[in-house]
Amino acid sequence: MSTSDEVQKAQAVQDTGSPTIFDKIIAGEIPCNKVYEDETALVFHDVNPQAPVHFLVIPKQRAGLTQLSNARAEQKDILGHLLFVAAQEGQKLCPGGYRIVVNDGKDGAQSVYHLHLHVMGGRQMQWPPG
Ligand code: TR5
Repeated sequence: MSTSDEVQKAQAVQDTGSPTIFDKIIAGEIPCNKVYEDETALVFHDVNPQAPVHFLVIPKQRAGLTQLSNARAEQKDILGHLLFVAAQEGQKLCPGGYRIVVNDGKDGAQSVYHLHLHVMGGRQMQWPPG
């Protein structure tokens, strides 16, 4: 089975703890196609969509949340909030259903080390994923 370019690129990225491109989006230094924003979360369309609808839900304060597996017990409320926002916006943009994905670490093909939920829909999603 061949490994896609996207996965190969992701495998080369390491969690350095440094600011990522998402910090620049949050700061407004790089534009995004915004879907929703509140005090805790920012939601914007993915620049390289894998489905007709593909947006990302991210925490505005990364606070060590480089990846899901770094989440601390005191961050459960933030995680719940992000999932709730993903569901709210998913229902609006993908009324027929949607898929939420979190890529975690190298084997998960994570490429940006600032926690993000992918929400994808607008077509029949297939299973199993690759
Ligand atoms: O591979 P993981 O799960 O880490 O997902 C990172 C996602 O960020 C990918 O789906 C990328 O397409 C997406 N991405 C990367 C950039 C970017 C973006 N989405 C919106 N806007 C973006 N800008 C401006 N720059 C990126 N480098």
